[in-house]
Amino acid sequence: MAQFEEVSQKSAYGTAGFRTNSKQLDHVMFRMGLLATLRSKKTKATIGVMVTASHNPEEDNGVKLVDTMGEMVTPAWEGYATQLANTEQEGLLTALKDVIDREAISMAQEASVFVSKDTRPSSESLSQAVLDGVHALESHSKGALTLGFNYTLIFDCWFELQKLVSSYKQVYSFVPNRTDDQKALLVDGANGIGALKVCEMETYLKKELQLSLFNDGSSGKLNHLCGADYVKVQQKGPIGVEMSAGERCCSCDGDADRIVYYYCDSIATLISTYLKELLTQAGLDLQIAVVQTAYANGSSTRYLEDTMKVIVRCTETGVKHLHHAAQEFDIGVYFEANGHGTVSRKPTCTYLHTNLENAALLLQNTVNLINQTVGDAISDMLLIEAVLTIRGMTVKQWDAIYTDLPNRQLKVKVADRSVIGTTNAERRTVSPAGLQEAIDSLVNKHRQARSFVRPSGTEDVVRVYAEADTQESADALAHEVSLAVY
Ligand code: NG1
Ligand code: ZN
Repeated sequence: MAQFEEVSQKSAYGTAGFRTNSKQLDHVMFRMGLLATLRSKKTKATIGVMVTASHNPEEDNGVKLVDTMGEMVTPAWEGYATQLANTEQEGLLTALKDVIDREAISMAQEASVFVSKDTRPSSESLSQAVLDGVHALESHSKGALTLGFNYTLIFDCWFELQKLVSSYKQVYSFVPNRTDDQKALLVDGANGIGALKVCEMETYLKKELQLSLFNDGSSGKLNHLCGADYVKVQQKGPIGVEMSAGERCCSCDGDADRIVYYYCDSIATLISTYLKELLTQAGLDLQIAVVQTAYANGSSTRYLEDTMKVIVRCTETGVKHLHHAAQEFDIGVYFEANGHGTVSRKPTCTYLHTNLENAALLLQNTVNLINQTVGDAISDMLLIEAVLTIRGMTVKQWDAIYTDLPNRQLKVKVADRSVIGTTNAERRTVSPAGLQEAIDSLVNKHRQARSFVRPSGTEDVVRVYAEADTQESADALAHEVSLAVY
């Protein structure tokens, strides 16, 4: 057992599945193919396997399993994933049998697995390894197999794109006189899959939205000096994009499930405020909540709770946590500070479809713009454009809704990041002893300050976050806390 724990630190199913340098992932992919097949047999439904490392450098790759409703798999199955990924080759069969027994899986059951990949060069062979895993298991069992292969992530299908386009046109028809300035949007495609989708959509929306695409994948490297993470963490514009004052610009990440608008990241605030107003106008008594993580700027939390009187919940990092918390409300708006997120709606809210008065009609069309499965940068972009259009707002006015507290994020390399244990939605540490006390006393030296540390679930680093009343103070606090971690 002790030996297994030691091994399991090597690859753990983290915030968004396994993620590391692509050269180390071949066997992990094969095993995720095996596990997805088992999960499909167990649920009697289609299971997705996504080969991507999102905003990480192009050299990295990763894999995550997507459960029957588009959500991440349960903690128990994440545990099986970690176990399979770390088992020595000789023990693989036993490990598989263990899952089959524990979950009482009938191997005669048909399996259906869909594999998707992003545009990274390594994704080609790694997704093939997933398929090999699926085939390996199926050729040894009696079950029939349906296997789909999706060449792109997110709304690959033409129909889905058309649905978004037509909902956007409907919303737009409420405010037809948008000026050219208001229609112009600069899009940084991060040289990834989002670029391909924006290219496709551009032609259908010429009248309503003038999209200028940068980092379209024709020459640059994925996520290199561009993309949502670069813009958010470095607080710089992406390479190749020349922004003039007042222009709206947004960046996808490598797999286009995340979007950042500059110079404002209060996406959840904008959307929840707008939806709340529409609900009031339509006379609908639905509970709306915003789900954030510890990385949400303290000002946005205060604004939502105190001014907008919206329910705010805080969860651990990663959309899988936010998504589940959001589903507890009629309408749950969830965005991580880095742009991952969407809006979920309880299936019981069907009367949104029957009341066709003006506000409700608008609400219905707005809701149709939302991709309720986990994260879709292109649908988020159209949703934000719709809200700005309807409210006649510029990015400057959006930015002025509230003022972010200056903040700083740092990464610290340590020998073993797993020694840091956290609690309270990762806002406090429980181990190693004394660390939280040290952070508390550093925070007390700054004004309006907040700071926390947590081990990353996608990189071999500890993340440090700090905010305070001035940038100098936030920078100093982040630095001091880094030293306490080190
Ligand atoms: P980790 O590495 O666990 O902090 C990062 C992001 C998450 C999420 C995941 C998955 C930050 C601070 N963390 O997780 O929000 O996007 O990657 O892609 O941005
Ligand atoms: Zn992503």
